[in-house]
Amino acid sequence: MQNITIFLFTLAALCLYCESKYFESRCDLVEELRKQEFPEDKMRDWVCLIEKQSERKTHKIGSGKDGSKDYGLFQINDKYWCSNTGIPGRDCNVTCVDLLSDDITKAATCAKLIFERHNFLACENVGAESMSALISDSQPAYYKSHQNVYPTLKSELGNFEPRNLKDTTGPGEKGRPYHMSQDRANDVAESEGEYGMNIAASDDIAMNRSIPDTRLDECKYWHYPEELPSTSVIIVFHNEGFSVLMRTVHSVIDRSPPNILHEIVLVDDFSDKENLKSNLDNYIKRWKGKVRLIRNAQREGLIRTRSRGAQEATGDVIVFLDAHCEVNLNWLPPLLAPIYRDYRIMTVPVIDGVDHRTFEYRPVYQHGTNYRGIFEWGMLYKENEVPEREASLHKHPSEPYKSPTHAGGLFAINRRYFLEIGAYDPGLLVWGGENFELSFKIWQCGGSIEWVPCSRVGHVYRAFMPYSFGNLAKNRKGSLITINYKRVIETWFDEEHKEFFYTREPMARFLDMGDISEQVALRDRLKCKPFSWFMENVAYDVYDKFPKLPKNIHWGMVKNKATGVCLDTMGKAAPAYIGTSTCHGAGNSQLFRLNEAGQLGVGERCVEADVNNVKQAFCRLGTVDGPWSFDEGHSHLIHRLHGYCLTLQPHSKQLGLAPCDPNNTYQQWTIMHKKPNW
Ligand SMILES: [Mn+2]
Repeated sequence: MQNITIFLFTLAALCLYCESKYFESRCDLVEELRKQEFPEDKMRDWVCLIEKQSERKTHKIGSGKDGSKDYGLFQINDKYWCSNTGIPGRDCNVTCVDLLSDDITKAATCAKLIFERHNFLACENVGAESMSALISDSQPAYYKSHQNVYPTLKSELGNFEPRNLKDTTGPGEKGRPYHMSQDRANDVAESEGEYGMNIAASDDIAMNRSIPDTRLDECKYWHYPEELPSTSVIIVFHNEGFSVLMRTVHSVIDRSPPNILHEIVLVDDFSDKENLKSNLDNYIKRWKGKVRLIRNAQREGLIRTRSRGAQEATGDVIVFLDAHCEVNLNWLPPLLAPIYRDYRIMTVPVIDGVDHRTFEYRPVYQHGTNYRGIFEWGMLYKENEVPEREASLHKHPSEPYKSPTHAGGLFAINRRYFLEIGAYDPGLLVWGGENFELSFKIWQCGGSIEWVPCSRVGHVYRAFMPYSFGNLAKNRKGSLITINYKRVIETWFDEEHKEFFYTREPMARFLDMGDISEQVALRDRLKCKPFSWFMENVAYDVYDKFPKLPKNIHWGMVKNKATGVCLDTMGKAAPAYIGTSTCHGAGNSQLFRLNEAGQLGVGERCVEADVNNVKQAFCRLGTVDGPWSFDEGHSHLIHRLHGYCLTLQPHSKQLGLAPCDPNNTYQQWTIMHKKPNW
């Protein structure tokens, strides 16, 4: 903090276009200030005055004397605005010192004086220098806020819309499926095995191929603020197919405004594929430094690598993309506009699908329907059509809307804000749950998440995860992802909701989640709201699909007395028959739960039965009950609707229902669990 004096603003120079008199020196200003006393209510006048001006003012990037590129009026807290510094002779030069000190009245007084005398509306530029050193409160002034600056829908084509799109032909052009000839079946099989996607097809498709515009037509007519924040696109990869990775980069370069796209940061999480080494270094030289490549010295996992990318980036906003994406037309301005308005908004593009075999580009969602991200109590990511309570807030279906969470891979956020809220919990391992951690943190600690229908990004959904976690998974007992979920819910949930998680994932109680004291301290420091607030005000539609869970009466392996085998999902995709196999006690496919309301579940599936078979199907949305009860005296699992018992057929070894017989050991079951030896 330099030069803290009793006055709080210093006028250093004035703007060229401002007409009124200015102070010749700092002393004049001090004198002027000392003569005046402004009561509290006058401060409010000043605030109103500035807010009104900020609405009408076009904010332009100005270069501060310190070389910074901040701009505009800053909102310091709910009441106060400030602006400072710029190029003498052109910009309005005002220096804020400390609006949060006891001398706040004087600060307001000073600001009022300055703004009155220098008629901000007439200034070409309103410059400002970073005030990180000057403001120490949790409402820092270095964030540029442009309250009430919304995009506008007009009849003419939007200001960032591409003009003159060229017509191209070739494999995969216009996003059409590319079918390779039969004689290359070996190449296809090989690359699908190695990458989880058909890299041989990708190699034949142009890096800058055309793709269909999947947006609502309305999207073309939105006009966005011209001075959107500079943006770093961060792409983390590990052994990605070269052409798929580079097509991601090409699409970003080709479809982003060059003056807004500050850089692309590629972060290599310790790949070992040969063509991602010097070959990649050489390829990106064509972009003359706009595409930077940094490499981890050891495998860090997606989560830590993303946080590293955020630290190394130098744009105001960071956008995370997976390494197998193609951004669509005019994808970036709609993502940035909400952040420009309020730095605490994180934005999420709508994802289109790119087929992992043919690279066909096609929408995932039905045209014109908006979805948002929610979750079930086992922390599986789910989506739900935007509920009326949110949809009714918007005039146009193409407007951004609020969402409780997001899928994880693709989003935009103010960089400084992301780092300030702790980026990702560094205790999260590799992959999974980080989307929830960030979402809960943002919402509960004063920010929000918006999905942006006019920003579309194609994403290749792989057939499978083509690489292992290597050493990252070493020395960890139990499911890595469930450990992550446990960290997240133990930090952000309240007691009631934690119980839902442990009901749905009973083994998670035994997992060692490590130390979360720093996460809890962060939550307290940021004065975050309770999870119940989030559920009532943001994620209210979760309960419609995934109601509060009744307690488990029994959970664990379901073991047959006659044969000693256990019920098992057999790793099949639902709906499917349930089978039996040797009891292993490790949970997962053999972990069944019977709750107080009669639901017999395994994972997110429910057990359904008739006389001839026993099936697993996704539990009906919005229900948590079922037809099952357990008769401990007879060890019977009874289907109450039929009044029959779960039976293993002695000859066929198939499961079914049969009239209950107390002497039939093929109808006798124990439901039990052991504490795992983790
Ligand atoms: Mn992906």
